[in-house]
Amino acid sequence: MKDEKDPVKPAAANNTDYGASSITALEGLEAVRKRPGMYIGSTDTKGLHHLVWEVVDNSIDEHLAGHCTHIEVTIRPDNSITVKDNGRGIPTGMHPKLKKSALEVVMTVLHAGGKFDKDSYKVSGGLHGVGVSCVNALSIHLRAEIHRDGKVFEQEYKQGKPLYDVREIGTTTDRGTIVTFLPDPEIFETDEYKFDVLAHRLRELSYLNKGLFLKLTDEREKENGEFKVEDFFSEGGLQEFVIYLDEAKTTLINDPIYITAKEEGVDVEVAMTYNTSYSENVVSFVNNISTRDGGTHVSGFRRALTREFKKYGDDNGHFKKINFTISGEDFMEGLTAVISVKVPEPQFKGQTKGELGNSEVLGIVSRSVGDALKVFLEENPAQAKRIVEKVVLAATARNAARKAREMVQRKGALTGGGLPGKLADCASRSPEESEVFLVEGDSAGGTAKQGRDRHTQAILPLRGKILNVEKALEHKIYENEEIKNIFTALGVSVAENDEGHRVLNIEKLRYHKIVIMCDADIDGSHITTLILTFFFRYMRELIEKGHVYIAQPPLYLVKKGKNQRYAWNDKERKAAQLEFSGGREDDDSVKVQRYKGLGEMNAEQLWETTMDSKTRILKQVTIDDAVEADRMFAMLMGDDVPPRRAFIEANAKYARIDV
Ligand code: 0RA
Repeated sequence: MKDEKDPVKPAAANNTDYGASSITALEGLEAVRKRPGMYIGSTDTKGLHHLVWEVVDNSIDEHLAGHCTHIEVTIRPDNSITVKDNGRGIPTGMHPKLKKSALEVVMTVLHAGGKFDKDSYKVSGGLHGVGVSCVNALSIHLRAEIHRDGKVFEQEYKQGKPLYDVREIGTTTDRGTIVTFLPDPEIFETDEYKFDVLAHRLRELSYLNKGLFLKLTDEREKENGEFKVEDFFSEGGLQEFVIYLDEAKTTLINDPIYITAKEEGVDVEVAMTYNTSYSENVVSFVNNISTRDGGTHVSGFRRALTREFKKYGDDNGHFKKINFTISGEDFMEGLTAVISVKVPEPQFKGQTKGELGNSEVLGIVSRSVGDALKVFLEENPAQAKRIVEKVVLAATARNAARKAREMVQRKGALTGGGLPGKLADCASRSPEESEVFLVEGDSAGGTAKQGRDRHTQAILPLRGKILNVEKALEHKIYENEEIKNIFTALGVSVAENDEGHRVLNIEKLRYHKIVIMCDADIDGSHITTLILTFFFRYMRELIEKGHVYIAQPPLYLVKKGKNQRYAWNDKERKAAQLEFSGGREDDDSVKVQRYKGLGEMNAEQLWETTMDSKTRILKQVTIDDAVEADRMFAMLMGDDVPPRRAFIEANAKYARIDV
């Protein structure tokens, strides 16, 4: 039981250095409830999870300020969330101007996190930086418990409004902040927290903040009498992050190269390695926030990498035999790197604010990475040789790929529009309303052709297993029939920019929906994965722009007499069986047909279950998380390595390609 005690008295002692008086700025929380999207991005599952990050960011700030070592996140049985840290605790003294406790100000005034005082925090967490008051405004209930100065304080709120003044409820030897909030169902479209989503970001945070203990507990259900708990802790920081990213790849160098530097108040931390794959995986962060679109820190890194390796290769005669230019891109093949900078006043650019703009950071990163690479190349000649030889291979392959590509694209152009013979095109010439189904096998392709809506739906049958692009050299890809057909049918082409970077031209994209339609069995899902791997590595933009979908054919047809119903999973099948039999399990007149392949359906059935836009289920493919997507494709499709099996078992339900 909570005992009612006196409200907290103004605590004069807190008003020095970093107490209540350093908290400034005012704005109403009403605005947040009126336009939640403006503050947390959206009110779907993403926005719901964003609430957790707003609170955790504050705890991370405490860690960055050197005052917090442990952060625990708990999902409660009712999908409320508790974030507990052992930081200094939010001050509870009276705010001199506002005549309210500092805790109440932090919790009820927009932007009053204390982060806005430059000398208080060197770096601040939240991208939106909207603070914990937004979380409060969007919660049906929130409780803050503060352990500070030997005392325990609490305050509760409903939709951001305090239910009572801050009160003292006991004594403690601990220090820290415990925030528990229940998102408001009036605001959010969903209330279910996903363990994996939370786990993934906490893991990332542990790599980005070495030495910080993070813990995630799920109290919603017990397994073998215990709650699901996962601990995240990294001693090696980014070095371990790079090893995690490349778990399924074969490394080219002994240990990741690790670089730290500090200049003009900017902290630079970089870890990088090379593997034998053909893809590049560079992940970047600013103040712990992922910068999907890179920015000046990534440019600085690339510049240094190209400059130092090029110089090394030239000086040591590695590029003598090559009769074409080596481009920046060639130094990135097989590269995995994590770049993390801490910038006092970050400027984020771009539509999604996923790009760092601060120009001073470019030089700082370029210098520090350049200096460190010089030392590495000098001290590790054998490894340096392996990397530069790989660069030469990459340049050679790129040259061959360009020739193959130009050949394919020229041929396509010569045959007058050059659509593949196998494509049954739709009549419409408007990409917005047009769809193309990539269908496994000629026979299912035939059925789909009969069943489709000819006006808007095109069918491209693919023969058997398409090439595994994860293991193939780039020029092989452009020579592969099925892949060539996909390129020409879609009207998408590839060119190279000045830096040798592959750029996709999707201006002439012929269909705005590209639907992968495969059998609902193991082989079918393997083929789906192969096609997705291709899109992920070579046409990622189409996924990012939301053009790629996966069709969902039903698994069962349940029949009794004239009644019939399709079922997409076992739950639906059982429900239909029970309904048709009136609850009698042994009713023999109820028949269940298991569809093993698309070919078992006739054209009409395929249309009504899987293709008709009024009744079908399409899953849109999104890359919520590029880090996990890269790992997943490498695991599923790359070299045969032990973690693969475990990974497939752990991610059997479509891994993190959240669809
Ligand atoms: C304002 C000022 C101080 C700390 C905090 C806020 C703070 C906020 C949160 C949110 C979650 N955990 C937190 N921990 C601390 C500075 C306190 C001082 O000077 O003692």
